[in-house]
Amino acid sequence: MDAREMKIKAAAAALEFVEDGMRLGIGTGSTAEEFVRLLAEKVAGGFKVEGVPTSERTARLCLELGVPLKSLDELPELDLTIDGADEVDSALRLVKGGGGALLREKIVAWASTRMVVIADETKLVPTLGKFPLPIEVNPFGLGATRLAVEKAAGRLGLAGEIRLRQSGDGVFVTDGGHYILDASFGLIPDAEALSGALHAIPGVVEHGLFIDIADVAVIAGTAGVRVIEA
Ligand code: ABF
Repeated sequence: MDAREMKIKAAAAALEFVEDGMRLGIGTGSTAEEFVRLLAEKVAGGFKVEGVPTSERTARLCLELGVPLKSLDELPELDLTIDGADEVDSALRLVKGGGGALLREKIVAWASTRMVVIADETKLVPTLGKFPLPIEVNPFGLGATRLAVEKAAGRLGLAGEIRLRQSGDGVFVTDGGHYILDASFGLIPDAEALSGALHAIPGVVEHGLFIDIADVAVIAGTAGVRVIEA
């Protein structure tokens, strides 16, 4: 089974959590896109859902495939968010943001009664941190914020390259107008401590550590689909 087949299997299994009439948060990334494709088939078959997209990219795909959309202002309380992740550990702590949508993903997930993460088995890790941690920062005072991030990580015994994310035509800018620093700190033994230290920095808008947010992880692998409950 190749990676795409695993993503499709995880997305299909997550569809089981979706009930007719639900208000859904809809994630970003290739696995979430497989979920949107399957959800669109159910909608075409008469399934009634309303979706709040976590990125402009997801919104475009939903519109293209006929999944009804609302804004989070129109639906401030959601029943369920389905989203991907870059890393998942056994306590369902996540690293997200590889797709550049972490802020809206976290806001939407936070507004949801439940969050289901969908991923292929390569995302399941014993300890977070192999994937560089995305940190969304305000463009104002970028240099000062990067230095503050470096010092805060240093106080926790973490160090590594902190790179300003680029896109094809220059610095990557998020849907919210911010920049992203990708921090290669290596393994993060105390995610909660790093989360708190980053949130204390004024120039940090949000970061990709999702702690106590995911309720269920649906992980597809060569041996089948595994559901991990928080
Ligand atoms: C998104 O899903 C991002 O937070 C994360 O980076 C991405 C994972 O992408 P993929 O499903 O393509 O591996 O929610």
